[in-house]
Amino acid sequence: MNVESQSEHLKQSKNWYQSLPTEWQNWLNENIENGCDVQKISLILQSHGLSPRADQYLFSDADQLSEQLQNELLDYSLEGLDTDEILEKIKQKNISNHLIIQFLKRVNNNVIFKKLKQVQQQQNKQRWLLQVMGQLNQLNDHIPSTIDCIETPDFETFIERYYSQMRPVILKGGIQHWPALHKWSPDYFAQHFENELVEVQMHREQHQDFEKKSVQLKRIILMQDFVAQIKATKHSNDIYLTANNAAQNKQFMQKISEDLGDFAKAYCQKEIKNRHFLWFGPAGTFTPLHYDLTNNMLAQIYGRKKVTLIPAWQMPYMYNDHWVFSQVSDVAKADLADYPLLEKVTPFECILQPGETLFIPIGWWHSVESLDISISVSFTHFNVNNHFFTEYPQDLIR
Ligand SMILES: O=C(O)CCC(=O)C(=O)O
Repeated sequence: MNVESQSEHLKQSKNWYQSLPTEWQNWLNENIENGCDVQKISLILQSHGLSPRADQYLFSDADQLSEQLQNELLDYSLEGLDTDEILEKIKQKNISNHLIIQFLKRVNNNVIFKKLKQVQQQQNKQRWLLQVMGQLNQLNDHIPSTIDCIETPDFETFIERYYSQMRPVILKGGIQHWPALHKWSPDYFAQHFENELVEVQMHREQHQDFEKKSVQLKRIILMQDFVAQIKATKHSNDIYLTANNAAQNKQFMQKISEDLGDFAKAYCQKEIKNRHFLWFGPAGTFTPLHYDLTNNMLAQIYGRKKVTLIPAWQMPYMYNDHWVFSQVSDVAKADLADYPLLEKVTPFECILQPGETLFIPIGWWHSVESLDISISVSFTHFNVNNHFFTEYPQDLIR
């Protein structure tokens, strides 16, 4: 049967069902739900003059349901709704209850679906715990509703108050001694590294999922041309040198790392000091919502950046899809009709000024927008355990 005749068939069955007196509709549903033999049901209906479409209704097959509807039914079932609740949810659709019940019975007896349901229930329990943690966290008056912005404390205080508590903070003064803060600018890079070939991300505006496509968008360009493009651009996300380009730009990064130093005193492991990442681009670059698999410092050298942060424990509302990304790239622009769970998230916004460093705790969702031409450096090598990445499910890594 082709799709049109299938839907005509479904419609006729539904019309027949709706033409029945309510007490017969209830009788029919009850018997179908109780698993009574459809042949017998058909005979009883006929003996009461309630055919001729009874058989068409009773012997339709749930395979005729559209894939979209099947997925919707599976989602409801995984959410834990029972048959009556599911029937109520889809009562507006022109589908006979019999088919829905038949479909749900079939999937509930399927061994793969049973396993899936077990896994889902496990996940629902963990989600519940995350929700409770988030609600309890909001009761704590000592946790401010904005991101703290403080003079960089000693490392122990930072660990006690922020790192170990997964609390973001803006730290002032930690990079005051970096020559980069006083030297770096677009002109400085153009003059001192004019003939350096660097890898950047390009044509980002042509691709909605530019971050997920970062490998395809890599291009090599002369530093002087890159800077010229940045300076000629008023506001654009099209071109950006990011951490994704770090491997290719290793030699360049080594050259400029002499302008960097430790963060404050005793924050970093000295032996891996060169593992910094550079972010350089025009006003308007946008890094979509994601979370990192390490604790991360984002040090602002030149220009300003707006960062939106969402607590890690709000993961269940974040529409996480591919790897560490969300279906939503910017929470401020998302349509709540499409993503209703976002109503529950509590974003924190901050503007990072040159000389300030934002501590982004592991798992915290963040998106970053450059408000000016911007140069930032990020790093992850703290003087304390930050190797949680190794325990991340390896099959989930790109
Ligand atoms: O500065 C940016 O554009 C993004 C920084 C970021 O997301 C990160 O360091 O994880």
